[in-house]
Amino acid sequence: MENLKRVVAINDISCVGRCSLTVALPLISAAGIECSILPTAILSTHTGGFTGFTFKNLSDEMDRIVNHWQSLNLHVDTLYSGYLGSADQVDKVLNIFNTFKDAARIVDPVMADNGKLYSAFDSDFPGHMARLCKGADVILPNITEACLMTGIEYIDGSHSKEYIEKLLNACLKLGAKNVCLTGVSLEDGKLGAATLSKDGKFSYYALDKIDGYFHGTGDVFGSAFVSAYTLGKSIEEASKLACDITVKAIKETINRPQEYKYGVNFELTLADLYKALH
Ligand code: PXL
Repeated sequence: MENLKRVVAINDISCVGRCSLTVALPLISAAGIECSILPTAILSTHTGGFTGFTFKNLSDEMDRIVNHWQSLNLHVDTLYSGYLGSADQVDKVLNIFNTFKDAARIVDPVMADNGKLYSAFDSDFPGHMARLCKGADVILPNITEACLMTGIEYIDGSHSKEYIEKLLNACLKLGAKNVCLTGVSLEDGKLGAATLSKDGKFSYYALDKIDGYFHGTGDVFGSAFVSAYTLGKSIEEASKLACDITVKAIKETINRPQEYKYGVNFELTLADLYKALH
């Protein structure tokens, strides 16, 4: 029996509110991939929609954990980075990229949505995330994150193909090999993702837009994408599968807006993810 693939998810533990590691662990595991973790911070809840949350940065512990791993001769197929606790962690993740040289590097530059930075980050942070994207095989920004890293103006609502292709090209200029941009709406009432791969190929995929702001969907998308990519799917196929899983999770959640900040019911999509990949 062959070993399972191993992903290392570098992300925070938001104890309540289904995002980051509480999404990556179950989804990547359900895809039949071992999900190891490197926690960047621990919070009582995520920072979007709750007040009074606790936050503990884990920068020091990350060094200790990686030092120990270096003594293990660990095989890693994919390094998947998400929400970082502070800007200094960008250099830590770059070091990890160098340590596990054979691993694919997927960077979700988690820091903003709807035109705004998340509350924990200051205006220098996008420059740091752009440095991290430089070394990546694939980056997974939403439109806001792509704009913040490239200096292109943020446009809400639906987008022209010209605008999306300008953003995709600018993302590749950061130094990443491939980009999958989320939150793309080329047509009123449709929402999905667009990709640009290193061979210059664009792809688009969209489904009917569901109204509402659903927290944690970027992490559902990223975890499904990472799973598919790690199992050998192309950027285009991984993007399509990640859209399908994310929309299914949203459909399992609608009609209870007061609950949206607790994340989407991705638990009801785990069997679909496994079936799509095996
Ligand atoms: O889902 C992105 C995310 C991850 N981690 C934390 C967050 C957010 C978005 O708000 O606050 C702590």
